[in-house]
Amino acid sequence: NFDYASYHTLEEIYSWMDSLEAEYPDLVSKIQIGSSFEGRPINVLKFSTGGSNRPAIWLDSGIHAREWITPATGIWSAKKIASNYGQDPSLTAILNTMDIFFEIVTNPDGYYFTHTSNRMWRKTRSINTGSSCVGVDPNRNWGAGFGGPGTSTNPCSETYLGSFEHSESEVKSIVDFILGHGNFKAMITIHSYSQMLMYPYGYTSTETPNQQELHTLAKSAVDALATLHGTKYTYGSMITTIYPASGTTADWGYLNGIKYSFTFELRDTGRYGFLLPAEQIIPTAQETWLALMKIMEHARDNP
Ligand code: 0X9
Ligand code: ZN
Repeated sequence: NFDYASYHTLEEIYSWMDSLEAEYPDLVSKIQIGSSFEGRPINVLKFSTGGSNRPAIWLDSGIHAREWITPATGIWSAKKIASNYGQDPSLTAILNTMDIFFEIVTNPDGYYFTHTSNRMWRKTRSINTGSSCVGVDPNRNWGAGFGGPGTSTNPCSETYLGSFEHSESEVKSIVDFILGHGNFKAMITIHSYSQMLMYPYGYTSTETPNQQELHTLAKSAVDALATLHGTKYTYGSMITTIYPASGTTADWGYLNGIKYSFTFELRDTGRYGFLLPAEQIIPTAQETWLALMKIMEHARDNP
């Protein structure tokens, strides 16, 4: 009865998580890794067929509140993971050796705010001491070139980095979870919009040691994505493809030993931008899935 072709409120998404867990009790479990600034649970869906502390894949969406297509794609993808296990041989092979963790609404306070007050809100909703401006950019708050190019120290800016690394509980909860787990092989963070697939770094133009491998993998992922509806993605390092940005999720993952670390910017290229019509949810999710599978397969086959 859940409508995958519509945008949903936080409350609807959180209750959908419980239904998914109930429908697939042997595969799906909901883990609360922390609480947001305003006290909402920070939930992660874990997909696991057993074992202990298996090599793992991290996915997150909705870290920027207004990028509604990303949690919508996350919801569709989570259902796809659950329903394809035992059906699709490649996904089954991934889940027979690895666990998948998906944080669908990474910025719940911001997401709530986009439904109640300001559709174009991007940041967290934390209070900044000494300023009347609210929120930190959670994609500038990570300990990866923190404070470098592409960040602002002005609390009123959309790219405000925060008062220190991991000041945002929405970021710190992930940092603690991933470091505590210690066996993540891939980290994929999903944004919109621009139709891009990027690998590190964003904070420096230095190339990563496995840049050639990441470049080839990115090409195979965007080629697969385009086969479905012809959607064209550009790809490359973050700094060369989009712009310099410091303190980002993907750079943090890479600097913490996660070799396959990617940032997606989903549809579109600006016609609708953050206000992507709901009729594009399923086509976007379906094409993105093909790219996600390429990355997850590569992580599985190159441990
Ligand atoms: O600026 C951002 O945080 C991302 N774009 S968005 O429109 N979704 O806000 C781009 C981040 C890309 N990553 C790096 N350049 N490191
Ligand atoms: Zn974003």
